[in-house]
Order: sequence, then structure tokens, then C-alpha cells
Amino acid sequence: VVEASIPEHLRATWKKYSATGFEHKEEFEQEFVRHIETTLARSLYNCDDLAAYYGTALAFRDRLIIEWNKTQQRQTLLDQKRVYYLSLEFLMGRALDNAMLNVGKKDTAREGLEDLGFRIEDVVNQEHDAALGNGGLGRLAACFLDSMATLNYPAWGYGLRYRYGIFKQEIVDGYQVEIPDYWLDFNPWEFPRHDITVDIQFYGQSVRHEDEDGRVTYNWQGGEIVQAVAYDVPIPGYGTTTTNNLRLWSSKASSGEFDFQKFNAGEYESAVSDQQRAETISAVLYPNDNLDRGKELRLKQQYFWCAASLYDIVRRFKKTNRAWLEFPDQVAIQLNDTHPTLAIVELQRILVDQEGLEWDEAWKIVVGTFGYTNHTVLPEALEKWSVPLMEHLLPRHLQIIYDINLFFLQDVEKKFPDDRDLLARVSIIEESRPKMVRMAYLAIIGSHKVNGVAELHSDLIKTTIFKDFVNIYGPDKFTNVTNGITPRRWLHQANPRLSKLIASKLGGYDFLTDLTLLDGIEHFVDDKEFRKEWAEIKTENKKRLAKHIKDTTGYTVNPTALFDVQVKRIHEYKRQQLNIFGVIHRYLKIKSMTPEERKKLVPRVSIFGGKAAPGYWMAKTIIHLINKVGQVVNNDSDIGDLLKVIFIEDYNVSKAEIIVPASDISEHISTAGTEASGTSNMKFVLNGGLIIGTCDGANIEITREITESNIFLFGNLAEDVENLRETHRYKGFTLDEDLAKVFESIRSGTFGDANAFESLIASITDHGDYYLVSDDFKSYIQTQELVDEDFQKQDEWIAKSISSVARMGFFSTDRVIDEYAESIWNVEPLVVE
Ligand code: F58
Repeated sequence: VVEASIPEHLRATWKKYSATGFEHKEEFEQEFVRHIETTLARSLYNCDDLAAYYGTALAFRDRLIIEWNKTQQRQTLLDQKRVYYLSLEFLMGRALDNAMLNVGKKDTAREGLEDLGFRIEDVVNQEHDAALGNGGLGRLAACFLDSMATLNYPAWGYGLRYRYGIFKQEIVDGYQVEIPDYWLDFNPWEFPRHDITVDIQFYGQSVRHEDEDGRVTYNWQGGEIVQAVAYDVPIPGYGTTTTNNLRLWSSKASSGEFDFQKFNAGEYESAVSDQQRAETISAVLYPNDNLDRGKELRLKQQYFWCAASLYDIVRRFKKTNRAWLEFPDQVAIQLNDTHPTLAIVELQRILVDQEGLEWDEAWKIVVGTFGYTNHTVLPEALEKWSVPLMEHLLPRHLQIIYDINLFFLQDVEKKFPDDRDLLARVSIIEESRPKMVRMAYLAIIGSHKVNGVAELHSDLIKTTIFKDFVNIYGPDKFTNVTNGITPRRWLHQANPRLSKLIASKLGGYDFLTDLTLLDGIEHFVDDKEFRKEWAEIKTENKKRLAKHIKDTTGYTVNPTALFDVQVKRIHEYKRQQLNIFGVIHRYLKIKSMTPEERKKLVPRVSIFGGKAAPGYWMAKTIIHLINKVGQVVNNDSDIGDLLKVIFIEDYNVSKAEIIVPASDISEHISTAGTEASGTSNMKFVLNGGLIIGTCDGANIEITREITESNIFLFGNLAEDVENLRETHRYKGFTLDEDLAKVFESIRSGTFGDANAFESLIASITDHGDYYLVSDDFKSYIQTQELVDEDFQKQDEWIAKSISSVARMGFFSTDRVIDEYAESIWNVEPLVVE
């Protein structure tokens, strides 16, 4: 890292020319044209929407980086405690619209672009999503960055700069096909820092050394070196100049690595392939959600990123010349799930092996520094790494893990003598073949706080997967921080009309930074004019989505129909199969109705979207079924507008911004106890959509806030799930009559090749129905009938919609971040003048 500053007496000249961002329309236009003509080397004869997007993005990027610089200088000067959010995923979506709104210059840009012949909407739509995440976990990290900057916390995100984000999904003949998402052609939002590099070691061996006094030290030697290069992404807060940093690491062969011996020996190709191997580390985001696969490259990614980030954090701390004991007073590191757990081991290694601290002293610092957030109770998602793999790749780290485990188990034994079972249960090392390192246990032991992401979830981790640890540490180590969403992106940006209407009633946009102010709109629930405008906005948003559906699928949907939406990753526990079985049930029912009966029906558009992990066969089968049902239903002239089934291809953040504001009802129907929180449920309600859902995750707290009369709850409770599963296993069950008819129609080939869907049906009828689809089917159907009834009473429906939005104040990530800051990080916002 190069550190050189301009001598004091020359700084005046420098400061005279210090960059400033544009303020007015004319200055924006000037910046825009300059970037088009110089940075892009294009001209007014050669400037399409894409070029206009780059020009606009670069003009805003310059503004951001100026504030970024000031923010970083301020943070260094004031030297307060900082937060580091370690996440393997940041699902950012598009940056331009967000940047324009956060710095308050969207109108300036709109006018400027108009002067030059562009429509701002077209320009914004050119941007490729930054899709460095799978789903909820990655999007949560992105919302956190927005809130941390908005609230002026000195906070950095650390992640990987994947060359390929989550794959693009295409639907071919009803099947999902995955296309690589190469998104880095030209990314105006990142600043490569070729001067900020860290050498990361892999493989080799741990060498023991004993000095004359008998002091034993270990040294990690040999192996190979890969270089981490920093790329910085500025994160602007809303309504503040604070611009925080997201640092993403990219891998390349270390400068020493290029093997000149090989090169000289004429093995040029093999030297190049070594180089490429180094670059693979940050090449691709693993596309699994809630499934752990244990691939070596994934472990390499994890260590690469943890080691680079910690080196950076420690370097920054050392510049302050403080004593090591003060480290936890200056640094809080939050682990977004177990993926960065190696950071715990790495910090212990740095302190003991490199800085020469005593083990206990170092360990106290480590535990004081880290917090761990759990996002799942699904056993198949809990990370474990095989001991032989760990030993091969990170020999010294494995030793340290064994030592951490030894000291931990000794403590446990002191507290609970003679409980051998307990020791085996809580050991970081699972005594299987091969032995496995249980990352969640390591994360718990190495952190001072562990949190779940919604009340039910936090209770569940305490009573199930981490029960023993609650006994060992006491309940205070475990806490809940219910998730949220940023209202800037998920209301103001995605639904500008609704945001404007709310602002007109509340006398301004303060609710965007204090979402509890939304309760002020409850006064207008009975205001006829307000209701009318509210309903009109929903219709406009539905028309926008209808247009998107027409453009992308060719199907015409009626914007006055009830839009029923389920968009999220496709997973059996999220139960898109329950939804599509319900759709088939509806279809069969309509088919059997007289024209008179049909007249009373509420037309419905069932909208699905979401990706399946490429290797998750059952999830892909569900996508296939949805698409086949769509083909049949949508082309059945007998059905017309009464039912349409749409699968929106390649669901991502920017599509969510169109879909969420357009829903009348959305589905959050996971088997109770399986969805840790869910966050799209919050987005839909905040945009005036009602929800149908199970008593799971954050649905429960949403219900508490908006009251039971504003939500359609159904299905079994989490506390009964275990028993129901047992019953299935040992007693079998009788299939609900209506569900049996649905299966019959599939099996008779109504939706094409019946064989294709046999495994899906059999998972319910023959293999225990683990996700309790059959148990919840009846109450799901009945509740959907209630939805139909209520939708017909439009006036009441709108009233429900308004009072729900009014009561969503709790679900802002601003509240969430303040809770983390207070109860886990112990950090204060930085005062900005
Ligand atoms: C999600 N987890 C939870 N994991 O499923 C959801 O309930 C919660 O609202 C959200 O986190 C935020 O807390 C999730 O998205 C992943 O995608 C992981 C990706 C890496 C492999 C393991 C799953």
C-alpha cells in the first residue's frame, strides 16, 4: 500500500483545484458531455441511451467520490469505532437511480437529460443489475449499506468482486436454462485500487518452533500466494453527504507468482494457466440458496476474502498506534451468516502468530470484536467443511480451530462435568467420516453476540439448533434483530407516485428517514379523494407491470384483475408448489362452472418469478410445472381473463422494483418454522399490497403491527410441524380431496408430459410430504376464497391497504441498524455538519 502525502506548503495549490461535484443543471450537462466526449470517446453523432447512461453515471460517480473522500478523511480524523460488515453477497441491483435520489439530484438530471434529448427512464433502464447475491441474505446486506450510510455510521462492507453474478435465467420450453452473467464489461461504479493489494497464502505447512525459553510458536510456510486487489464502490446515504465504502476483492496471480522459470523453460501456456487459476477464485458467485455443497473453491473464496479484509482492517487499526486491547473498542465485525467465520480464526492467527500476543489475551480481543447473524435453521444449509480439506488448504487455521475447540470444551467440562454427550454435541469437530468443522459452532464460540433475523426464528435457534449453547453461555449471548428493508429503494425509488402522495399528506419526505411517521396517513383512511388517488396509483403500477409482461411473455393481462404475486427463490420450503396446485384447483373449478357462476368470479393473474439453484432438480420441476400450467390456462379460450398464469423470467432486483408496487396480494407461504424472516413480505406491504401467508418468519411481526384484520393468515403453526411430520412418517395420511383432483389432472396429462411431474407429486403422496403441502392445502384454498371476497369490496380493500402501510414503520433497516449499533456493535453515528 502506497502512502504519500503532498508536503504541507504545497497543499494550497492543490486545494485550489480540488474537485467539486455539479450542482445545477448546466453543470450536470457539462459533466455529461465531457464524459461522453472524453471518457467514452464518443460524440453527439454517436450517443445512444446506453452512452447516455454511462455519461450520467460517470457524472454522478464523480460527485459520489468527492463526498466519499471527505467521508473517509472525516472518519480517519475522528477515529471513532467502525463497523465492518462481512458478507459474501451484496445484491445491490442498479446504482444510478438510487444515487440520483440519495444525493437529491434526480430532477436536475432529468431536466439536463431532457435538454440533451434523453428520457431519464430510458437512461436508467440501460443499467445492468449488480447481482452479487442469491436472494434475501444478499439483498439484506445491500439494504444495510444504504441505512448505515444514511444514518452516518462509519461503516464498511467487505465482499468479493465476482466476475459472474447470479446467472441469468431463461425459460426454454418451460425449463429453466442458466446463462452466465458477465457484468463487468464497464462498471462505472467501481474504483480499482491497484495500489491496495494483499498477498493471500494457501496450502503449505505449519512449522513448529520452540525458543530457548520453551516458548512455542508456529509459522505458516510454503504453499502458494494469490493476490487480492481492492475495488471500491461508493455507497451514498440519503439526505446526507456521508458516502461509505463497499470494498470488493478481486483475485489475481501475485506478481511473484508468475513463474519465470516455467516461462524461460518454454512452458508459457502452463505459466498462463497458473495465472488463470488464481483469477478463478473471485470468478463466480455460487448459485445455491440454503444448500451447502462443500466445494474447495468456495472455501478458497471464503478464506481469500476474510484474509484480505482482516489485513485491511488490522492495517487501519495499527495506523492509530493503539494498544491491541483497544481493538474491540475501535472495530466491530459482523458476520453475515457463517460464510466469513474463518475471519475469527484469521484474527486469532494474526494476533498470536504475527503480533506475538498470548492466546487468552488474543482470544478475548477476537470474541469482543465479532458478532454472528444466523439466517437459517434448515439443516442442509448449515455449513460444514471437511477436516482433511481444511488441513490441506489452511493447515495453520485447522490447528487454531482445534485449539479453540479444546479450550472451549475444557470450559464446558468444568461447567457440566460428566456430560460426555454434551461435549460431543457442541464440539466444533463433528466425529463423522471424514470429520467435519461445524462453522456455526465456531461462529458462536468466537462471537460475543449471536442473532436471528425475526422473533420466531431467534426463538427457534435458541430452542433447537443452538440449544446447548444457550445452556452453556446463558441466554444473553443470543438475541433477535428483526430484519427490515430500506424505504429509499423500496418505496421512494420503486414507487415514486405513492411516495409523493404520502409526502403530500405528511407535509414532506421526512418519513423516508423516520418510517414510523407513516402512521400519519392513517388519519386519511376515510378521505375519499385520498383513497381514490391511492387506488389509481396501484392501477398505474399494475399497468406498468402488465406492459412488462406483454413485452417479455407476449401474454396480455387485464390490469383490473387481482394480481397475485409470488416472487422469490424457488425452494420446496417456500412452497411455490402449494401455490401452483392452488392455481390448478382454481382452473378446474372454473372449468366446471356455469356461465352464470363464472360472472361472479374475480379475475386473477397469478404471477411467479424466481430462480432455482442449477442443481436443485425439484425446484426446477416446480418451475416447469408453473410454465406448463401457464401455457394451458393462458391459451384456453374458455377461461379468458378469469385466470392467467405468468412466469416472469430472470427475477432480480430491478424487476422486483416493477413487480412489488403492482401487487394486490403476495404470497409468503413457507412451511411454518422454515423461513427465517423473509423481507419481500415487508416490501409488498409497504407498497400497499396485502399478503397471504403462514405464521412464519417476519409474517408474525407484520401481523402484530398491521393487525390480523389486514392480513390473510392460514396453515399449521411451527410448534405443530414436528408432530405432523412424525404422523406422516408412521401413519401416512389421507389426501385432501381437492388436492387429489389436482394430482389426477396433472397425472392425466392436462399439463403435458405427466411423467415430468411425478416426482413432485410423489414427494407429497409417497415420501412423507416433508413441507406439509397436503396439511395446509385446505386452509390455503379457503383463505384464497376469502381474498376473492374481500377484493370485491374495493373500498374496504383500499382501507386495509392504507392502514397497513401506515403501520409498517418498524420494518425500516434504519431501525434495524440502530439496534445492531446499540446492542451488538456499540458504535455511534458520526456527526456530520
Ligand atoms: C435468507 N437466507 C433467509 N440465504 O432465507 C430469509 O428468510 C431471510 O429473510 C434472509 O436470509 C435475510 O435474513 C438466504 O438468502 C442464502 O441465500 C444463502 C446463500 C449462500 C448459501 C447458503 C444460503
